[in-house]
Amino acid sequence: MSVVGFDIGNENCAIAVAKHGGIDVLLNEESKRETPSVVSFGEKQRFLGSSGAAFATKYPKSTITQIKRLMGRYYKEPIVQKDLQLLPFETSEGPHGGIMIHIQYLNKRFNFTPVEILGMLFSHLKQVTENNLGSHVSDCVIGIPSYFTDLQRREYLNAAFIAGLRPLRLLHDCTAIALGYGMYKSDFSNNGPTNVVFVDIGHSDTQVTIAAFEKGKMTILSHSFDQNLGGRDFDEVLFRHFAVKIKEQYNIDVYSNTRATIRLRVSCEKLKKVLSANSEAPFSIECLIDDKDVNGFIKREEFEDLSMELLERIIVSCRKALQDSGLRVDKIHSIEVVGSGSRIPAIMKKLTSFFGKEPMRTLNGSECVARGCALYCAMLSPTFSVHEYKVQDLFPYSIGLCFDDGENRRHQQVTLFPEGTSFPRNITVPYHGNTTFCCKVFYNNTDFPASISTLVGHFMIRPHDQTSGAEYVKATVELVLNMNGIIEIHSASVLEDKYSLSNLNAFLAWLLKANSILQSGVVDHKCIGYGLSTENHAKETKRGPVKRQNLQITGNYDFLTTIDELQESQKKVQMLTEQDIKVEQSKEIRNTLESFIYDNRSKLLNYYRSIVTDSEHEIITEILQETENWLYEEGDDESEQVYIGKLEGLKKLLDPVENRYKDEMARKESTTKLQTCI
Ligand code: ATP
Ligand code: K
Ligand code: MG
Repeated sequence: MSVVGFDIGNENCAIAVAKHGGIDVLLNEESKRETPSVVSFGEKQRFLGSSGAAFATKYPKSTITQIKRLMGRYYKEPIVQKDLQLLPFETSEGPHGGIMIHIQYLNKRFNFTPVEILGMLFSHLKQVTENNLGSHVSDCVIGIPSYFTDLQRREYLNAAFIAGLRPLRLLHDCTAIALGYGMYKSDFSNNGPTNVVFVDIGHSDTQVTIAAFEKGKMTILSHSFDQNLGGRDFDEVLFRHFAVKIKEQYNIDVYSNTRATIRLRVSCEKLKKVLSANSEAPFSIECLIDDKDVNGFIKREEFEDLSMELLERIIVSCRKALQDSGLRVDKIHSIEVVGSGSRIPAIMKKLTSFFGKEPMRTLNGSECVARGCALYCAMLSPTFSVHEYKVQDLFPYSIGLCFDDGENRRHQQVTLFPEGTSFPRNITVPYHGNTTFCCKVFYNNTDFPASISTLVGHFMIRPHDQTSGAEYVKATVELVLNMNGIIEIHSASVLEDKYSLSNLNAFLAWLLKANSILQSGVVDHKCIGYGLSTENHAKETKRGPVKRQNLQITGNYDFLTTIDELQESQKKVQMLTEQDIKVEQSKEIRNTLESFIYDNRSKLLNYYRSIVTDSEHEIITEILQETENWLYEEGDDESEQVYIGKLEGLKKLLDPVENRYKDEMARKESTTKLQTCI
């Protein structure tokens, strides 16, 4: 069984595996520890990860980057529109209002959903892992941002399914980071928990998490985040600055040319990195537009001034994390900074002044998410023994529910789980109303990002047999916030006892009570989840057994992908993989043919000299030359079969020569032996 952790970043991915003796980060085919999140469509094959990265500037229209940001999003969301404007590939609104990516490939127009593209990236990472381990990989733990919605979480699982992976759990990035930190540290004090702040600044997001560590145990106290703040926003600050400068100085409008904007953006990212190590940095781009070269220069202070607002926003997330954790800043033991976006020195300065302490970089900032995920996978794996360690995570959104029985009796909205609830967790909710009803679940915290859909899903609940049963029922619905942070309706059942019809007020009173207990956070979740059932149970036993009848639930999540659609996507991705393999194989056999020609030409000049006649020599040389010419001209791009045919033809011609040569060698050897004997 594989024990693998994946970190899928907006820019870079990392893979870690648990081995007996520790966690290893795997190297990709270019021997790099990080793999760019890129899927590029070449002329006849795709280039994934490292091999695709080079194409981002060369074939921007057919190179998909930043796919993480497009997962589970709606085309019309303003943030999505803003992102898409910066991404050079073609998109449109897809079914269910999602995003559809269009690629011209193999003389066809392909439409891909973000899930399919991520599925391709997952397949690639799976392949890299399998090449490393030399065995089949399927079980894994995948890191996700804590701000992911139900839909985004389900889409990640769908993408993993397309790749043939079986995620044992989606784990919040910072929870993974904290796990990797806490598991190996044994010097936590015995006088209360050690509180550590983790700040992860990536390419497009910032996450701040506070965790409390005790011996053998870690509890997440808060997750906060800025979904739209990462390294790329700092690039953008430089980009806008230089776009203006270039306009002033050279009268060039970079915005008028896609390629020019891409090139300037790439230069700005480089410039930003140079400024992390140097107090000033020059840049120059040759032939930006119309053969005009441009030069520029910026000092670190100037960059810091331009980034003031971004730096302040990092602190906003830190402040929220602190507030939600209920801790005062002096209760913070240390601050750990990770994610390559954090390598801007001004960020460390800003964090130091906010927390009143110098932040640390104890962890490997680009590998810690993958490492933590692999560690968690090992904890879940039955084949691995990891020392007992308790992880308690929390969910950053508040989740609400309302029932609707279609009779203008839209029931009151209630909060199922308040913001910051620990999970996994289940809850049983009573319902009174028509036999057929809809249960709608949504996020209802006030600060939920305005542009993102708050809907989790609506579920139709009805009797299996519509004809039987009362018109008006008392039912209970059991919901679960599962370990992936996804809401599921586990069961709905109706009591077949008319005496058990109690009033709606009792239910609301109970929910209010349950909520206040949840908010105070003192009661074990099982008590809450089963609280109502236990109460009911007491009542029920007084009156003797009550039969429960299960109701039928038809799930309709926001933007549901059916299993058929998913299998269709899987086939589509597999077809593309087979195409890549076919192209790779024909490249390989083409190389074999090429070296066969070279080898035999040189053999002909040396070893075979004495055993071929002049006319044989002439004929073979000519055929080799002809094949070589063909290979570099019309035969440059042929199928595997054609190359195999050519190779076999040459072998038929040269095998007898080779055999003659071997015979000759054997004969010579035996004569020498004979001579030495005499
Ligand atoms: P996310 O976590 O947002 O999904 P990611 O995990 O792929 O993205 P990282 O690899 O952590 O992102 O960080 C990538 C960002 O770090 C890029 O914006 C890159 O420009 C930036 N970066 C890398 N090196 C440096 C450096 N030396 N100085 C400043 N920024 C850097
Ligand atoms: K990463
Ligand atoms: Mg990251």
